[in-house]
Amino acid sequence: MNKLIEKFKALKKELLKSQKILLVAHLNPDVDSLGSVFAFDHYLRNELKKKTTLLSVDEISPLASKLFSKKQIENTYNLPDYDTIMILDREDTFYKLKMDEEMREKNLKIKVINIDHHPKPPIKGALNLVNIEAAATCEIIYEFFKQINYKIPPKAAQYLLNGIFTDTGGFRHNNTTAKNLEIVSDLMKKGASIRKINRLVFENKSLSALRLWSIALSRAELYKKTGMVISFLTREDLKKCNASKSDASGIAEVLNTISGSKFSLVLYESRPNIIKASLRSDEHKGVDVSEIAKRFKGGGHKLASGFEIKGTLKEVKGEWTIE
Ligand SMILES: [Mn+2]
Repeated sequence: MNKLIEKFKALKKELLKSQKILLVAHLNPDVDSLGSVFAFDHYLRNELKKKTTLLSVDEISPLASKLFSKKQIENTYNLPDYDTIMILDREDTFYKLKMDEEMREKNLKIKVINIDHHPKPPIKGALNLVNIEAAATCEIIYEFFKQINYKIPPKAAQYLLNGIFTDTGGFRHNNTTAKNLEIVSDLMKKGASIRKINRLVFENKSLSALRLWSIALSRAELYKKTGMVISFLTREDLKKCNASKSDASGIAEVLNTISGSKFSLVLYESRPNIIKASLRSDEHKGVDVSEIAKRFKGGGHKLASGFEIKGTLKEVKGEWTIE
């Protein structure tokens, strides 16, 4: 944290020098990434009077579109227009969008700022503000605002709270700490509310999502030896239930609550010939699911990870196989 405080000073200095800033949410952005982008945009435009562009190359989820104004988000960009890029909540976005290559090819002198809480290597040549102890990138941004004595307005407070709320699973995950609850308490004093985000996250299940869950639950198997709970969903299942891919996520979390389970694994066909895997565990179970994900070139956190493999799911005589 002390190291980060030093970096906060450098960050403020860089931002004061910047004129046009590109704020980048990660691919398939979650609420923490978008909350970070919107909170920072609020600060940069209103407080520092900078020009900003909010970027998400992917369409935002139905949940996110109820929390953030879609109108403000661009899905394309022209890198030479900017003197600063901020990568918020996942360093790999910078590489996935090939910004490093473009900067090299066009010889662009752009300041890159990376703010993240994922355990990933820093971006080369960037100002990296990474704190893997933070539950959310929004938590790091809150610390920055506090450090520079920025009076967080209610709207920005709400953006930050949304990010912390969703990344802690509504304060149910083990990354919920006294510190992030104190932050949330302060954000509420500044005008943010839990009511809307709570309702949207937990009381907003569609019938199609629950139908999909019922299929996944009926196929779930608990392997006593390893403590793994596994289930499967095909594209056909999603179609039959009229469910979306985001309805499929969240099932791993439910399966992980089964008594006797050590971790859960849900495999679902996200695209033709691509199977997505979601892994979940809990602190007291002593399993690091990111280790499993890494074996399949995936990644994530100790308690929530994922990976992708090629193939299709087939049921043969009651047994599920990957072809
Ligand atoms: Mn996050």
